Amino acid sequence: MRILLVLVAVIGASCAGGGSPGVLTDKVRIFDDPAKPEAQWGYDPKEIRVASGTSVTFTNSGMVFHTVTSDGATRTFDVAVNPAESATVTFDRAGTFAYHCGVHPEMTGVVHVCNGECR
Ligand SMILES: [Cu+2]
Repeated sequence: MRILLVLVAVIGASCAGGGSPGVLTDKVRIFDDPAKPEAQWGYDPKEIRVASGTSVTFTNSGMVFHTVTSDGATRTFDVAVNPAESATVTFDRAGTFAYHCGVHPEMTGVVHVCNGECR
């Protein structure tokens, strides 16, 4: 489990450096499909960018419980989202924040927080 989480963090970091700043939105849909492998579940858009101070809304459109949990030891954020419910996370600090689902570690996403408005 611990090794898997570390790998997820590394993959997230490499994507962030590719010059792909993500979709400009403050809404992320969490999706799953119990008929498909968990590797095909996730967050849509998978990678977003927001201005600092933005509250991002994560809505669970799936069938099962998920979390939005920041990667790494500090756990900057960790929210639970039941099916048909939403949770918000406010991003005050500029930077790149990779996250995953605490229940299904193959579900990953990234929030890029711009220093002020995104350009
Ligand atoms: Cu999950």
